[in-house]
Amino acid sequence: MKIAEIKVLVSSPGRNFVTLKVITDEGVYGLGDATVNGREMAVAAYLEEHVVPCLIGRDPHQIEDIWQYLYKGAYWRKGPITMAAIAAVDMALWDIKGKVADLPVYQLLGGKSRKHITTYGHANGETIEKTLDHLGNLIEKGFKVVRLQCVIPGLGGTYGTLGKKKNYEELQSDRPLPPEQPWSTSKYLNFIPDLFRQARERFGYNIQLVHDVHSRLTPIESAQLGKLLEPYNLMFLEDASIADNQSNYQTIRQHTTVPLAIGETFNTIWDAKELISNQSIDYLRTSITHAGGITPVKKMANFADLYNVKMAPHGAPDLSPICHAAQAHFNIWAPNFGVQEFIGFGSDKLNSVFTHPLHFENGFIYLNDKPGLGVDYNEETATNYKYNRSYLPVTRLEDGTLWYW
Ligand code: EZ4
Ligand code: CO
Repeated sequence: MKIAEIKVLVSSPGRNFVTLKVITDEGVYGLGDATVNGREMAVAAYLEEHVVPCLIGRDPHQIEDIWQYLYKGAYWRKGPITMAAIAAVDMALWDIKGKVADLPVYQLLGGKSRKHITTYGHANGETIEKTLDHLGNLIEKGFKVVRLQCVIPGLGGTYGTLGKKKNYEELQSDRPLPPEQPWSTSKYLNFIPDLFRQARERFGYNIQLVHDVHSRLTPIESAQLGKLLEPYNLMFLEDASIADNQSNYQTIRQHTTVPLAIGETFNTIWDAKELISNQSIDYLRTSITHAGGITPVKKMANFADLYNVKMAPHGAPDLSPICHAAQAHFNIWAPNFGVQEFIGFGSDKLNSVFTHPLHFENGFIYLNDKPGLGVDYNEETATNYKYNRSYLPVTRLEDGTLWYW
């Protein structure tokens, strides 16, 4: 069996996605997700110009060798663009192997370790009351874990809230250039503990809660927040600080028992090696699309397991249903799976382009037994939804200083 043709497909069914289709000489094909939010065309060009020509004629069954060829074989290793491109190839090859074997990918990884996949949903709002109403709705729908994000008074448009938009898929549209949002660490730190205090007063402790700081605090500020949130028993605090210095998390750890999660922007194990081996984190949030595919993330999970670190893959709507399916196969296998971020596949446009093997009920994802990843991409429908240049926002402190979004 040989790789005969590879298509790089960019479409925008509600938001931009980059999809790779690897077609074999026997007609079997595999799909991969290569979406990097706000940098989509960079990955598309990397694939088209630098990866696709090297793969034509190769044996698609040699997943490990092809991965090593694209990673180790490239002198300019790592980075989000490179690793998303490699990830798409890797996902597509696992998809092909599963279809040829007539087995779902989770069977090739080692089989099921659990019945279903626990997810965390997003509750957000303009005020604490509205955020908690949203939490109440999600509890009624059966969610077991929910992330709470609320507009900080005086800082309209705070991360994780929707502004005038109805849902996350819409967050990309009408953005000719990056929007700018204000940030104040003191306003945030003085407000967030109240959100969680009121959540516990209203809903008790029978629901697990998460909060995403989105890397806006320094390590000592994260430690301060962690201590303030300790009474409210969070499942974890997400992206408390950036970890360019991996020792940042030791600083946080020395001061608070709040469990820590990080990793959605990580590209390789090297971004997390000390975080894991020093046991300064509890959940690794690396996604299959942004860290090179199923092949390396499986190794990361095994490494993390040695240090009691669980996997909690990034699951924002800017990962395509192909990534969500790949992560479902991975999650149902991973012995050290923790929780999956998931808010559903909302829009009809999205569902007209992608079909997937996931069934979502009671806050759990169930996976059917279709061979491979079980996803498909309707190329014809996708042509109705043209790529639409779009950016993530940037953040400035109130005096104008650029800060982490
Ligand atoms: O901001 O995926 O936990 N989820 C997140 C996401 C990220 C986006 C960036 O493209 O932090 O909402
Ligand atoms: Co996050």
